[in-house]
Amino acid sequence: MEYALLNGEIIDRSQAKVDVEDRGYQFGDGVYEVIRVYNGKMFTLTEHLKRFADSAKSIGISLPFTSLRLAEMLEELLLKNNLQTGNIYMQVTRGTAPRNHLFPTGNVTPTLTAYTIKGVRPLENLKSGVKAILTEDIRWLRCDIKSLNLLGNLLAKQKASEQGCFEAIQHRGQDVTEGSSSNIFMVKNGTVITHESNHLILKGITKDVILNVCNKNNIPVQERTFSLAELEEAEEVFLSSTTAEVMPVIEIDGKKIRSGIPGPLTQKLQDLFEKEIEKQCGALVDNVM
Ligand code: DCS
Repeated sequence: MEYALLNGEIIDRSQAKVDVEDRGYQFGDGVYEVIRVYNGKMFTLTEHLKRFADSAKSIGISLPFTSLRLAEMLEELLLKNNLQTGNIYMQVTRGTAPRNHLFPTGNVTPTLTAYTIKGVRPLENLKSGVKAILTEDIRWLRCDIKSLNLLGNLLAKQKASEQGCFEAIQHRGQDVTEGSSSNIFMVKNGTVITHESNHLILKGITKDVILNVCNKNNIPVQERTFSLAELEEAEEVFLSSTTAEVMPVIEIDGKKIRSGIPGPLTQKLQDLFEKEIEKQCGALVDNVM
């Protein structure tokens, strides 16, 4: 049997149901996290729990559990579902109340759910790199909140997929922001450059791990806005996310990045990133679910 977490209880996943008037369902009124699991262990769990609490707080949802209690429940869920390699998806909504744009008053408790998804590491793509398209960033101006409202992201990702690409790199006018479900990095004169963490992008946890390993290994980094013109001239391009890790981009809008193979600095960062995973989750030997 598969299990899911619903409001503090781990139950049969097929019984984990929410009401048609749940505000997450009706308004996308909630926030979420995706946590990677390697060797049955959650990677950067503390950081994900903190971002979850911060996102919830920023829209005025108070989490019904402490981070410590949530960590315990996720651990139990992992064990029950016997997940080795995959993801935990967790979300909280403002709860169930008669449909009204205004926040419900009174005793409405948030709906918190989590479940597990088996999934191996994308080793092929990590090795060969992926293609991307460029698309205007049409999302709202609080992309720092990991909100359930993902329509802008979905439209961008779908467009990429329809063009045989893995990701859509979004830009606001001439300024590159981030992928539809990833952060974007470019290398210029040996310096790793990525958008500063502000309201226009999600502060990726993978991004932070990468910036930390750069600092520890004397790889120069800049967190700043860069333009489409700079991206076009980039020596290397990669994207980062919980599921995609450090993913080389080898082609954008049909144009190859330099020789069209993953760059050396990207590969070095992949190695350093794997070491960070191994520190927390143990050796990455078998890619089993
Ligand atoms: N930017 C956006 C818009 C994202 O959706 C994500 C991750 C990131 C950046 C990278 O953040 P992390 O490094 O913290 O993962 N999106 C998650 C998702 O929806 N699926 O997988 C990861």
